[in-house]
Amino acid sequence: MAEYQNIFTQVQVQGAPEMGMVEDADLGDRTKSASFSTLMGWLGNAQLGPVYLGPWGVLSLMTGGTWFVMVGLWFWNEAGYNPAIFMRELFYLSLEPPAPEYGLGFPPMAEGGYYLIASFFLLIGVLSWWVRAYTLAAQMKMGKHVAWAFASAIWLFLVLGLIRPVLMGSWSEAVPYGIFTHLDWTNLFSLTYGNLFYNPFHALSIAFLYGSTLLFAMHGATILSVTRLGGDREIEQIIDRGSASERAALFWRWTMGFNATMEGIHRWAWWFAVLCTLTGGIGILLTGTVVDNWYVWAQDHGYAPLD
Ligand code: 07D
Ligand code: 07D
Repeated sequence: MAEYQNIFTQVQVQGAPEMGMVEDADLGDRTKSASFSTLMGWLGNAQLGPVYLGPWGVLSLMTGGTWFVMVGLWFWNEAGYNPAIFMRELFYLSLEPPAPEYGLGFPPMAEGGYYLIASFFLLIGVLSWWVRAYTLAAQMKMGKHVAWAFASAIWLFLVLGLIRPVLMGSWSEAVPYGIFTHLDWTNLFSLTYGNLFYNPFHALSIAFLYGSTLLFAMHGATILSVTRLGGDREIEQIIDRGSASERAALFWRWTMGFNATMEGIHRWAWWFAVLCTLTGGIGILLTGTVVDNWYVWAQDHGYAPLD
């Protein structure tokens, strides 16, 4: 029988690096070397690299980097080019969207024009990272599950910063770029629209967020508890169910009368994560466009008490 290995006992294979498939892949877009790290080997795979960058990756890093540097330079300017103030105020510094009077127009640089240009770079950065995820999966003839899950997060991101501001007719609706200022924005958004807790899509989003952590904990714990029996070789267990699978399933059937399957649990995880931002985006999109006050809405729909 194969020796049982876990994070503490595993033998880290550090030989000739595995460089990945060559069929149908553009080798010019891949870095040429790989290295090994014992520390990383404890956390995951000991081999680091090669990395596939490709045109979409380069575009994404350049545009995302431009957004980041633009925000940083703005902060630097706000701090009066004083490193001590920059560090002290870092979490309070902010690049703000234009004021409401500019609507969807292009304001002067210091009054939101710079914010709009930075936002454009962020948009390209996020979208091209999505294309990268999609094309990498295609190259390996994998399903596109990662890309579609990421698309759900991007949906919420687009609703917050692009779609809803356009529908509301003003860039001032967009989210500021700052650590605490984006939290202030979130708080103000809820207050402005009569308490987001009464938005049923916010409630759904929370249920899927909490549900995701619960499912992740249950799944992680279940697999760890049967690694001794080879349960961590999940794919093997999907196609040829063994003792690990049987015990894991039985544990949950004894616990709550129902068990997921070795394959199905990953569909549960995928859907819970995806539905968090999918329902969230719907909730934000409706706010201010269709519903002005969620508390009043909830009263009208028998969801909150009439006072
Ligand atoms: C752990 C993967 C790694 C990613 C990390 C984030 C940046 C931003 C930019 C200084 C889980 C990297 C952060 C590159 C640097 C500047 C200008 C992902 C992991 C570590 N938020 N939010 C955070 C973003 C919104 C809210 C933290 C982004 C909405 C609350 C971080 C977006 C609303 C709290 C952050 C975004 C909202 C946070 C940790 C975009 C409603 C916290 C994030 C693009 C959804 C928490 C001080 C994390 C915190 C936090 C980033 C949008 C609410 C700075 C990039 C507008 C209530 N948010 N956020 O770990 O500590 O994510 O804030 O939409 O309590 Mg936020
Ligand atoms: C933001 C998706 C976009 C991110 C992308 C990533 C980079 C960085 C760099 C890797 C997070 C781009 C990344 C650019 C790359 C590196 C280094 C996902 C994002 C594409 N709420 N609330 C939610 C709770 C209240 C409010 C969701 C709880 C109050 C607003 C979630 C509570 C008020 C919004 C949630 C609570 C309020 C939300 C977010 C409790 C404030 C949203 C899900 C217990 C006082 C967002 C419908 C998520 C939403 C949202 C939870 C309270 C406001 C489930 C638990 C009442 C305005 N809230 N909330 O995945 O969708 O976000 O609402 O009190 O917009 Mg809330």
